[in-house]
Amino acid sequence: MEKTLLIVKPDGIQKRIIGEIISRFEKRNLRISAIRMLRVDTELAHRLYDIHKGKPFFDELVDFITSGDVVAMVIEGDNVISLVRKMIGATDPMQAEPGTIRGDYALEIGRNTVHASDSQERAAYEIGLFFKEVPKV
Ligand code: IDP
Ligand code: MG
Repeated sequence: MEKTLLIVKPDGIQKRIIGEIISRFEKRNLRISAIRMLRVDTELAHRLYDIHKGKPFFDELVDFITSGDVVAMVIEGDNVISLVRKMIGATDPMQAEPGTIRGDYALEIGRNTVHASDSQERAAYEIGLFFKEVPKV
């Protein structure tokens, strides 16, 4: 059983499609095992996007992910990392197939609605960033 981190980015929250995105994974019989809404601060954004430091779009990436609330969730299932990547579609929404989340809801590469981990190593790292503390109830 694998786990992956899925983030609904600020444009997804603004478009009021959190429920539709969660529904897609649930209808595929995947399990949402943790979920939270939060505002990502600059430090967390830098950790999430550490591999993109130095790229021309890095500042834009940090500005956007910190611009409004996001919903982060852990999704579990067999081969869930590659399955969720298929379900979100290509990074550039103009290249994303219809039927994928980006192919159905997004138009701009910088506002492509969702983030998903791309490997087991990144999934473990990214889940640790968003779900490292025991929640207070
Ligand atoms: P991914 O989200 O499909 O894994 P990555 O290459 O990891 O794509 O890039 C992270 C995010 O950075 C993308 O989701 C996208 O929002 C943004 N991004 C990637 N490439 C570009 C670009 O060339 N211009 C502007 N933004 C980009
Ligand atoms: Mg990526």
